[in-house]
Amino acid sequence: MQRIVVLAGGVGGARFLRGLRVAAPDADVTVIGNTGDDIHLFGLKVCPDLDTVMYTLGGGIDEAKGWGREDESFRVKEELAAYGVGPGWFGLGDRDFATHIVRTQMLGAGYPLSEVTAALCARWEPGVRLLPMTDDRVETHVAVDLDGERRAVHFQEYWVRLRASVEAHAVVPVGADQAKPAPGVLDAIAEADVVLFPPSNPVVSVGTILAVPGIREGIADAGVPVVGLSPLVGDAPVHGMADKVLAAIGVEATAAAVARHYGSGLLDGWLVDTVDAGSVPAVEEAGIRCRAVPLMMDGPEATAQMARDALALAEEVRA
Ligand code: FO1
Repeated sequence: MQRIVVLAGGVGGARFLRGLRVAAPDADVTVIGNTGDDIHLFGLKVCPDLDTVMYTLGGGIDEAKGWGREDESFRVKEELAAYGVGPGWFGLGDRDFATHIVRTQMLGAGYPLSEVTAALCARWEPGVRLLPMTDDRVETHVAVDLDGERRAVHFQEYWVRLRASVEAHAVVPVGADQAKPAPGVLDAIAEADVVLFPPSNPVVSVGTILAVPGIREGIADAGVPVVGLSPLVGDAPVHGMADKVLAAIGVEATAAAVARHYGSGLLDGWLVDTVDAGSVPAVEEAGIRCRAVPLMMDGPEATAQMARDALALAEEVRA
């Protein structure tokens, strides 16, 4: 059985994984999820990227938004607001609240996040093994200028409240340097036949996972094909605001620049969209095998084809 490891962020990663399950229904898929977006709100631990993967693959996602629960209501949030308790800018729905209550209760009882995630997945049966990148606390902070002052804000405040409308001067995965990969992460990488980087944000999603000591090294040393899909199509992010955080780390918002940022020491193959076919030679010059294929995840079949193309490129690299 083919063993595939995927480093996933939120919406883009989750949608890609749905396509991968169609493309490789018999594969043993381990997802290493970003937890740098996690936030404590109302005394609860919220893990947006883990939940987005879990709900998407488990059939509980709000398809239009790409995050949160389907058929959601916001009565708890309204009641909290009536008490003057915020933040009001983060949309936690009633059904979603239940997930955070269970998670926080289990964490309080002493279970590590990896075990809590497995327990939550027992309900959703995502069809993959979902592991947080670490059981330790990591929080991505973004340095911005607000009211004439340089401040570090939580990633969710930058992303959701500020809508990435102010310049990001730095992006820091606070705590990552001290974090240990969660149980099972390094073993899954060492035993993988292929490692995939879905079209997730290269800075705040895949980049944060790679910032946990041991994960980047484990992937580079695994000796198996590592193939990524560009989250940028025609120099713009398909979803989210990757261009804003790429600027913060001095990387141009193009498919080729993101491939070079990962580098040939890590990445063996890179898929760009057909509109970016002109960038294929530049990526190959950087020592990374590159193909241009449609990369818009508009529909299950298109997404499954992207996953097939990624696996085909992995085989080409292996040969
Ligand atoms: N994204 C938003 O744009 N607005 C929200 O109010 C919001 C709430 C939210 C609640 C739970 C959850 O799991 C995700 C949520 N997201 C929201 C998505 C999230 O902020 C980001 O898209 C990811 O963290 C980036 O991967």
